Amino acid sequence: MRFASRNTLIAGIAVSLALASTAAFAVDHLVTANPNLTFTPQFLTINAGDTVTFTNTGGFHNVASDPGAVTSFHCSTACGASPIGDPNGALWSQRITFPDPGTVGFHCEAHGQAGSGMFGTITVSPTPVELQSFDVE
Ligand SMILES: [Cu+2]
Repeated sequence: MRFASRNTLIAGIAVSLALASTAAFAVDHLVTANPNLTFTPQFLTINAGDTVTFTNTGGFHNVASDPGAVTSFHCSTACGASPIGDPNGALWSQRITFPDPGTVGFHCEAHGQAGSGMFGTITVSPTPVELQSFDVE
């Protein structure tokens, strides 16, 4: 009886740590759309589950994923299919989640296209395994 309740407690702690490992390490990254028709940073590497906040600091811009990107988006003052998310001169900001590992090219539809002009690339790495759960029998 005494050992059974102790083991139950340990198992409960392990489950709590495993749940914390998926949520606690997600990071928000900032990418600005700039008046000089660039994105900063242009290239970045993040972990799956992280978010990127795209912010327009001036100019008539949007941010759209390239064809074939593992995560798709089309955003400015809102995200959605055109005309929603079309280039806009407001100082908009949108946070996008990237759940899947892979490559996500993006561009401004007013000033670039996939791989040229006002464009960038996000490399999404698999989420690092920080902690693992285990069974206590
Ligand atoms: Cu632009």
